[in-house]
Amino acid sequence: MGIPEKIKAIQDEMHKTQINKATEFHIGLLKAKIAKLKRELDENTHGKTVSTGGGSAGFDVRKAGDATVVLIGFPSVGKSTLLNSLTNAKSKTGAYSFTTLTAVPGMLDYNGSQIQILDLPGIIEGASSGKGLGKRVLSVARNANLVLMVLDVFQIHHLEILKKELFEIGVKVNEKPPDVIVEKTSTGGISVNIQAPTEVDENFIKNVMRINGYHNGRITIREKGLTVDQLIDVVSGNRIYIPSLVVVNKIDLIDSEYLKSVTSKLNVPFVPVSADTDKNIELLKQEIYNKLDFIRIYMKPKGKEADYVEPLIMPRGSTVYNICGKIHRNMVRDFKFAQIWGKSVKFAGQKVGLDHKVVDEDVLTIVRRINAI
Ligand SMILES: Nc1nc2c(ncn2[C@@H]2O[C@H](COP(=O)(O)OP(=O)(O)O)[C@@H](O)[C@H]2O)c(=O)[nH]1
Ligand SMILES: [Mg+2]
Repeated sequence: MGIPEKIKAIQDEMHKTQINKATEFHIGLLKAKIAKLKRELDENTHGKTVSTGGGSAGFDVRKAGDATVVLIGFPSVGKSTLLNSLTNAKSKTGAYSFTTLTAVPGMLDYNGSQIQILDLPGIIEGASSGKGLGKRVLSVARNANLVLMVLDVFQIHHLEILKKELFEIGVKVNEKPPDVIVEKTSTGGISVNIQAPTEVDENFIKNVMRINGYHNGRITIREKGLTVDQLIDVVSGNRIYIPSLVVVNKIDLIDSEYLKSVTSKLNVPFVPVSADTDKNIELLKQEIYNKLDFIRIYMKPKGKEADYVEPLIMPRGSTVYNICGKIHRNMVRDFKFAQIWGKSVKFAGQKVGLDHKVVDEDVLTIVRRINAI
């Protein structure tokens, strides 16, 4: 039996099983099996490229700047027009569907950060199962730091379809990953360490681990109220979590009454814009910047003044290790210690190691083993 047939057989079994307290874990295991088979199927069809977004599965775009943002939406909602108004790019726009056939990059300079924005071909319902260029578009989204879901003000029902298509290829928008740590060990079987109340029982957790190929391993659950689905997502490792913004375009065509009805129907925060007339484009830039949650780090060469003009831009939560990696590939190897002046330390000039977390506006000196910089 091939993988698609196996998936079908399990789905049939799930269909026949009544959902209640007694069958909850049985269904959970079937779900876990499907998750694993789907991952195998993706790896078979696309090699590793589906998860990396590179090669034949994605589009040939090089990541650049401090972060990458992708525009996801149906054809003709105004993605290309939006890219052109946010950046210096000139992406082809048109009144007919599928004007954009590849990924078109643009760069947005904002608050000292460089944000790469990618205009992509439109996706439609069924994109995740291969309709149009959908699968390639969605695999680029997997690698972004932020997804902009672009809607036409007259077609806001698209939002649910976009979310569903992203979900199908393993992207969850706006959710934080559950606080669960899965580690492989070489011996000792599977050990389960539950540190927060959850209804998922230990035996079930062990079974999900086994289905996913863990014969020895340790799982630590710190997420309160962890659900069966979340557990399967984490252990199967094929779900990623990306922040997103909903953008509603073409508001030049509506009045304030209509905007009110859009607000109540959508029932999620969104940024109303007009890419054509540049309305709220500055606001959108600010929202993108805020959502990316950058922090600024001022580098201070040893014994010299800090550079307050061109801070290093890093995602929040970065460590000294991450900064070393951004500066130079040998920096981690040569690292001796770092010194910090700022809110992340108790006193000015405190010495810290590679795993120290920096915060916004820290001043940082890195001292190398051989030559100090
Ligand atoms: N009225 C209005 N039309 C827009 C706006 N943005 C885009 N359009 C038009 O919508 C059509 C599709 O735009 P395009 O950017 O090519 O959409 P894409 O397929 O999502 O890239 C073009 O005719 C645009 O001129 C807008 O803010 N207001
Ligand atoms: Mg386009």
